[in-house]
Amino acid sequence: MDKSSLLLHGVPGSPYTRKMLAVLRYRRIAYRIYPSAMGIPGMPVAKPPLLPTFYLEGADGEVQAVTDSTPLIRRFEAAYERRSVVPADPALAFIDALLEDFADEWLTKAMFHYRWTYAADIDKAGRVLAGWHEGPKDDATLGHIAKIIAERQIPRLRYVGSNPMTGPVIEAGYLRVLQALEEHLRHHAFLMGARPGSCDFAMYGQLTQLALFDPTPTALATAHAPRVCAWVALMDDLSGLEPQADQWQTLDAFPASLRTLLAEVGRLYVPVMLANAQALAAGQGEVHAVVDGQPWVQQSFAYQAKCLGWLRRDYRALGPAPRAAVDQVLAGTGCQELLVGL
Ligand SMILES: N[C@@H](CCC(=O)N[C@@H](CS)C(=O)NCC(=O)O)C(=O)O
Repeated sequence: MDKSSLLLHGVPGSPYTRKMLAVLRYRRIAYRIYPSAMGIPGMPVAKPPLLPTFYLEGADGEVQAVTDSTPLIRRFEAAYERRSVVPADPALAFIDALLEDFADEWLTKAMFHYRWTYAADIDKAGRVLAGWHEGPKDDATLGHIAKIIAERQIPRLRYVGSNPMTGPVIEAGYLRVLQALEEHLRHHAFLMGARPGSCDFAMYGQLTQLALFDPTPTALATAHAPRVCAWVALMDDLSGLEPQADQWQTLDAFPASLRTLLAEVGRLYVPVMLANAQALAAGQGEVHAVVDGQPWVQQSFAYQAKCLGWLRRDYRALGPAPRAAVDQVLAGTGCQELLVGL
């Protein structure tokens, strides 16, 4: 295998593919993307098969199909020097990881919800996503693939927890997140300061779809958050930025706008993550929670319990001073509930 650049497959409609490509461009890590939703012929298949999939050499020298953007970002931190996306201060690195997971695991609910709920969004997504399947195709084939994609994705709304009960909570949350980001971007270039952290790329990944592709959430972003729309387009390629060590956000001057965003994490993501972990521990397939004062019900999701486990592991690994700094930033946001008893 050519080791001079990283090989992956993915498509532009996948927020996690976009997240990883933007990280690689910013970090000036050479890559080759094979544009496919299905995989690369002759290459191993990841279990489960997700986008993006990277093809990396394992300890035994064999090529392995590797997925999952969050641990991949950390793996590339260890493998490639400079232009890090993990803040140097361990306390800020924890806040970064929390916001990253909020984008990956909560904001994606909004992305999937809007895309596969409203007729205009379903229509656009079906037809354009079909075009990202390999090869030129005539109208009948495009329409046929669009139908297959929509019929496959709409029933999967239940995995992200979008249903008639939760839809209004997801939509109100999306608007408040847009407003919090818009306010933050009035004064700051990135969430993590004057240089981007992994949470900036995670937020960007979901927003490539929400703010710039799917018609219903894009209209909301255009109306309420023009800075967010502009920021998402800029995040795409930050290869020319020259980040400095002193450009990370400091916790003692933590912006109110970031605290507002963390309060949304506490309001939206925390109750679902906790209820999901409890349901799985009790062997229950259904999660019941109260989110933003409203009842919430969805299927349990083992992967999200793993994400919560990673965050708790990182918090436990903090020394006394960074832990106190994290506690202070999270006080009153509802996020400390995730860390009770650790
Ligand atoms: N936790 C994974 C999530 C990746 C993921 O869910 N990717 C979606 C596309 S954006 C996917 O492949 N879904 C299954 C499918 O489309 O078959 C990550 O961070 O990379």
